[in-house]
Amino acid sequence: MDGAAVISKIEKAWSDFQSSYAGLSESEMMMPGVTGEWSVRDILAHVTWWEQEALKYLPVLLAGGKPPRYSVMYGGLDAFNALMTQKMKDVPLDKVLREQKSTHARLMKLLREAPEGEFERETRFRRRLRFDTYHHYPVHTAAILKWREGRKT
Ligand code: NI
Repeated sequence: MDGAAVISKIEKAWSDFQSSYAGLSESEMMMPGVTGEWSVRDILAHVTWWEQEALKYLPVLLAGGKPPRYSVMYGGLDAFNALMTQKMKDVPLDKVLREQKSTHARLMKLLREAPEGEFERETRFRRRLRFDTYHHYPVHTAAILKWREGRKT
């Protein structure tokens, strides 16, 4: 795989993710219970905070450094997600959407500028990127689609 192939995988998964909530009204976006207590808005915020984490730590990996472990910093991924859920719970939908857009654009810019060698092998950079993008979005795409399907009946 080269950089262009990785970027195109991300773009495809991103567009599927966006399609999963397309056409929902603002109040539907705010309904709890899509995934656990989470609404679509909460899921969008969650996917964005993981892109923000990628933006924070991919440059560390590019510089040959080692990002700190979530287990050490927060007591694990679930604890970090819980902390962020709490932090983001009152952020209005339009702000979540704006942040989503700017974060994703910043991430794609970082990828377009990253050295080609990072994409050709299973580097720590590529692995981290995958976890926060095209292996992450589809989980939430599927959950939103399933929720929408269940509401039709
Ligand atoms: Ni997730």
